[in-house]
Amino acid sequence: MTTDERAYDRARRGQWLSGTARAEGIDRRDLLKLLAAAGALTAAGSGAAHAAGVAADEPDPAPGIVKPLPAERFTVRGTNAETRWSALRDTGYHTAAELFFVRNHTATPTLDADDWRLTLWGDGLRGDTEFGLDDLRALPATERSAFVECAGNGRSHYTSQQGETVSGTAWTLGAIGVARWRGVRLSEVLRRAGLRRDAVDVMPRGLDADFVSGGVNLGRIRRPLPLAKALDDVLLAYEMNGEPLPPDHGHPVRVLVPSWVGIASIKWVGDIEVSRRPLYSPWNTDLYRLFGPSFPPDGSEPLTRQTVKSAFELDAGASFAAHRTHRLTGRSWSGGGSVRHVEISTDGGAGWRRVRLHDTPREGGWVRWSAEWTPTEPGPAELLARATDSAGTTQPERSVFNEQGYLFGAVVRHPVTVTA
Ligand SMILES: Nc1nc2c(c(=O)[nH]1)N[C@H]1C(S)=C(S)[C@@H](COP(=O)(O)O)O[C@H]1N2
Ligand SMILES: [Mo]
Repeated sequence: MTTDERAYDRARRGQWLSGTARAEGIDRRDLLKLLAAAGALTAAGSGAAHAAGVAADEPDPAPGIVKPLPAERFTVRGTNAETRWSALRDTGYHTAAELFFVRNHTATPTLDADDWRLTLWGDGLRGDTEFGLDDLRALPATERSAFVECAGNGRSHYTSQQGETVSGTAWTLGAIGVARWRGVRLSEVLRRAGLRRDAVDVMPRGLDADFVSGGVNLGRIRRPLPLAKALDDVLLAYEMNGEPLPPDHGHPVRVLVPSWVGIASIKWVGDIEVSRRPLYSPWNTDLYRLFGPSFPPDGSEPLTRQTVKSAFELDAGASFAAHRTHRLTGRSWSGGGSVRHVEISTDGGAGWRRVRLHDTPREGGWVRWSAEWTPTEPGPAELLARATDSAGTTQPERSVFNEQGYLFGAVVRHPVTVTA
């Protein structure tokens, strides 16, 4: 985290505590009650269903997702689709669009690239400006690999490993993908739009429908970004893995905020407010902060970077024949820097050994790894993987509980069966 980011968070926290950060008139506790009443408390139930192998066989398409969601690739969770880690085995570094998880608050909109306009407005600019897709394509292009990962990725493990009840989509570890994004730097567009020196926040907003939850209309999906991040490495992306963005991932243009929680990477962006004062929306006040006994009564600072995580490219409950040598594969990543090393345990956490990394670790990406395993004892077993990143952070045994189950970073105990 840069010093700028920290100073910014402190300043904004002051605002939050002084009461200016209420999400447009909706009290946080009322909102949380409404979300719970609307049935958002789902992690416990679906976690159990997944462990029993029920969710994985679900043939239902997710309402509002355009691309096919075959059961061998995706687990559908409400309006969202989680990538199955077994489907990533033997695929390349980048996640194909057909395999990339989808997190939709409502539904994928059908937008025509020819009619699409991006409006930049607000008192942080010298005037309003509009860009069409051709205008953006005419500006210098940048390409980079980066993950998009939901802040709630791994959420169901708060329940399955720690016995804690949390609200939100009951993801296992498949709410992440890494793609090669091409687009124009947001900093370039802001400068051309006449950025004022005293601007502090930018707030991109999606063109998908208003998000209504528990009878409360929270408006269109929007989340402020500090200018320090906006001017650093944020892209307005129009290509994913060398193709125009597919409908479910933001066609024609999405924001791409490397290393940060997925909600920052607004899809189907239609306008960006640029402001001389800190901006607020439900997505940086009531949502995407940490609430619970370990946090201040009004929550943590707004979430920014992701935690360190590791996953095996296996389904829960996968079988391995005893006395044979198997190649275990997986991936690790961190929002706090590049992955330094990864260890696995095949005896429930008693012994650990380092695995072989197959990619040069890069910030904002993941690293593929493999190790051999020759099990001897038939019966249930647990596979564990833990990564350490360049900031020196190692995945812990437990994650700190928070009501909405964000930022699960603990070592996941992956259940498998050894057969005779
Ligand atoms: N407009 C819009 N942008 C959005 C969302 C959304 O529902 N609408 N979901 C966000 C969340 S919570 C995540 S995790 C990522 C998911 O990106 P993906 O669906 O391309 O994987 O998009 C973010 N951007
Ligand atoms: Mo998300």
